Amino acid sequence: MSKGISLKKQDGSKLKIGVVKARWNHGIVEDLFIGCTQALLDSGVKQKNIVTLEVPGSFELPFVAKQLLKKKKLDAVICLGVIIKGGTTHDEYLSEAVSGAIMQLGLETGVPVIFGVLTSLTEEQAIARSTGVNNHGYWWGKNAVEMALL
Ligand code: DLZ
Repeated sequence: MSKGISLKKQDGSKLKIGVVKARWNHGIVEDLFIGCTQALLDSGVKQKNIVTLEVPGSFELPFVAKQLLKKKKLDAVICLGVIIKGGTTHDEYLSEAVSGAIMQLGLETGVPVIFGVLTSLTEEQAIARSTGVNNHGYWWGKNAVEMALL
């Protein structure tokens, strides 16, 4: 599962990884989550060392990722969400706020926080990026392990 990205083979067996997922566009986020978890397991991360939490929408991802980092000793956190362009500008506000906050959280804490949020123009685009060989969730799982080991 790695179209368009070169993924490293890494040993994540000693890592503890947080995954925070949004409930908006639930089915698509779930596919990203399945890909992400598979990548973590493929990299040797133990199931018991994958800490998962759910939030209402992508806007809440950075807040809960921060709480998780405060309470658990994690090596990386992955934020999963899907923001789809609608008839208003909500997607622009959400995408900008969430991407900025996720970047800031990583820089502040020194713990890698992975931007696992699809910002798609249509639902079809989001589905194409969350399934099969193009499942970005898989890449993000691999990215988390790589960053945690750097
Ligand atoms: C309100 C909203 C809208 C319109 N669209 C999305 C979306 O496409 N993806 C997503 O993850 N969340 C969306 N939300 C919910 C917000 O992220 C947030 O949960 C609420 O505004 C409450 O803060």
